[in-house]
Amino acid sequence: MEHTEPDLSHYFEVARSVKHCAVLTGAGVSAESGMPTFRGEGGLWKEFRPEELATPEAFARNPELVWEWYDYRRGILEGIEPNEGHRALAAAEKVFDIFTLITQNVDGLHQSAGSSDVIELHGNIRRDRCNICDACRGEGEGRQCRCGGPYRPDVVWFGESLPQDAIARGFEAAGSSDLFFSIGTSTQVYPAEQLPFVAQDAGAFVVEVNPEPTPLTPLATLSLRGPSGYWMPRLIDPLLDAAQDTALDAAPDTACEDLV
Ligand code: BJW
Repeated sequence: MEHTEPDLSHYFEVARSVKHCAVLTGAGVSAESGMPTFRGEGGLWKEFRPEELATPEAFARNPELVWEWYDYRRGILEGIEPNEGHRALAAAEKVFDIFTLITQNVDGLHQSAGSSDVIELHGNIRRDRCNICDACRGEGEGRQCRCGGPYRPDVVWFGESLPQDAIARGFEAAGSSDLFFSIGTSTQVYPAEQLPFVAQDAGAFVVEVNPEPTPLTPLATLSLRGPSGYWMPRLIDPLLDAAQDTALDAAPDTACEDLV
């Protein structure tokens, strides 16, 4: 089958002129690092049942089983590194006047790649917190809080509210962005799945990157089929060169003798 590269000229024209770029990422961004996604081929939910593992009821019923599942996933995380997709998104901070990175991922790989301000909608699997008093702690101090409550992974399970500040910042960024990327998410889990549509309604240029179509595909301004590790450097690197040129142009002239 003949493969034609999509025309990205309109995207670059827009991307070079926008002020605020916001990004929503999902599990697909970490797939090329070796972190399994939830849904789709090879997804975790093919093997495990969400209602037995990722709900407050499951934790109340069988905390040992839930911990086993999170320890297993923390084990996967120990051996993996950010990929080209994460790195391109870290570099994107230098391109736009305002850049907001919103993630549904709990793996911390955006931060490992160098992203400085990541809005985590679903928490972080590397942290624990008390299920009763919410006190946070580092790992490896046993599984009971001083208040007597059980520690749990600091993630958001089905039926739980998302962190108030994170979701408020996410919606605010989506509604005020001129360019919005939705990358590696099945666009199925409420309320995060609404963000690309909020951006679209507010007039943003919406780019989707995913090997598979999603509910966003028919509405996105540009939908690119393929892995984020392939597409994100192609979408960001050319803008980075231009941003560096602009920074050099703006730098004050320094006489050679000032440098010695
Ligand atoms: C690539 C790629 C590559 C592959 N490059 N791409 C009925 C009953 C109870 C609740 C509900 C209900 N109906 C609706 C709800 C609300 C519920 C919900 O939305 N459920 C739906 C599943 C129907 N949401 C909630 O409960 C949320 N809270 C809430 O709404 O509170 C109010 C409320 C309460 C009760 C009722 C109603 C309202 C909380 C959601 C918490 C989600 N938590 C999880 C687990 C986190 C902890 C953990 O990691 O263990 O978050 S679930 C899981 O899904 C995880 C993810 O962040 C989230 C989103 O998944 P994501 O990132 O999109 O991944 P995938 O796997 O779905 O997709 C990967 C994509 O990547 C695919 O498209 C691939 O093609 C692509 N891909 N390789 C780019 N290389």
